[in-house]
Amino acid sequence: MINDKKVILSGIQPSGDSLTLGNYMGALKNWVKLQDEYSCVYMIANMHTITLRQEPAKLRARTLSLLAQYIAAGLDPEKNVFFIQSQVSAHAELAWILNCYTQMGELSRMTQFKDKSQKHADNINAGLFDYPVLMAADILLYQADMVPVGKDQKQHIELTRDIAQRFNGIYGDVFTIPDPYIAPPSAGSNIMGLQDPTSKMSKSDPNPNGCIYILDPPEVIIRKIKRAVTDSEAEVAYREGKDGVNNLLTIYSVATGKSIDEAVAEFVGKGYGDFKAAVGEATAECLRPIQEKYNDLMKNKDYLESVYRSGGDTARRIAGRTLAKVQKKVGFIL
Ligand code: ATP
Ligand code: LTN
Repeated sequence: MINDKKVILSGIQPSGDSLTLGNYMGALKNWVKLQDEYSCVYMIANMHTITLRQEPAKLRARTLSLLAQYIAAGLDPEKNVFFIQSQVSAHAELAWILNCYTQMGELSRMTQFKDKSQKHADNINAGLFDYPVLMAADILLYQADMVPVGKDQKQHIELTRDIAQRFNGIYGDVFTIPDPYIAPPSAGSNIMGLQDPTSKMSKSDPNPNGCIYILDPPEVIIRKIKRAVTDSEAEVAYREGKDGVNNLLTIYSVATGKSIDEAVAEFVGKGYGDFKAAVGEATAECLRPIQEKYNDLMKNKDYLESVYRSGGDTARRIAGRTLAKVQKKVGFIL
């Protein structure tokens, strides 16, 4: 509890030039809904990002840009704590301790590790393998009750719970056991690629037409949706086997706030051309205010710096308390 409210922690990696529509609909948009009811702490997970090789200047620029995207998407710096993971050294320190309470076998079962080590076979470093333990430290340091993420992160949160329960089993009630908070797929927790609607939309998709970036200009968004893969049935309906159309209906529904049924009703008797044009327009319209706010924020770097500096101070204070408790429990002299 912080100020009598339950605690939420989440984070996104500054690993691309901009967030995708998947990141926005699956994660960020839901965070905005939670900011009044919970004490929310959101980090920029830059320590996770260096598990794949990064250009330092780009990583720096993307970190600040991601903070601006958080705020532009509707998260209020007065209501939420924002910080950059590397500002708080307790993350690395707790991760080391938790490493000693995590089994190699548990880490080798993680789907994201298997995927990423296949995609980056030339750089399967220990950090990539250990990534979920750092993520557990991120969550447990803030005694988070809930972690809002997209569906792909569920396995990491289950591991966090296992590590926390194991630690509490030995030392008493040290950590709050966090619950994942994952919206249903129809609400956008699993937005699929536009060119391959059977795999998730991802920042690192090599095909730029597969992915909508939230900072893409309107004409680019409209064009990418026009080219999205559908099927040969020419019927706008939401059912199994229509992955491409289901995905576009989900995007339309989240972008407009209409239910899937309402969306389907709107396109009865219409062809895919009209349907895609409407989805493109609605998506561009939904992202327009975010882009405007983002452009304004990026003109004021001093303001962005003041946000993460003050967030970093708060985060260090909360995380420091948990770390000190853990260090005492395991027998470290400080
Ligand atoms: P990368 O391609 O670099 O692995 P990513 O696009 O998968 O990145 P992350 O930074 O790993 O994005 O994820 C940030 C948040 O967005 C997480 O909560 C994740 O679950 C969510 N998310 C990512 N992709 C999608 C998607 N296609 N649909 C819904 N949520 C998503
Ligand atoms: N692993 C996440 C990013 C992330 C995170 C976290 C999410 C790092 N630490 C703590 C929630 C809580 C990802 O790649 N999407």
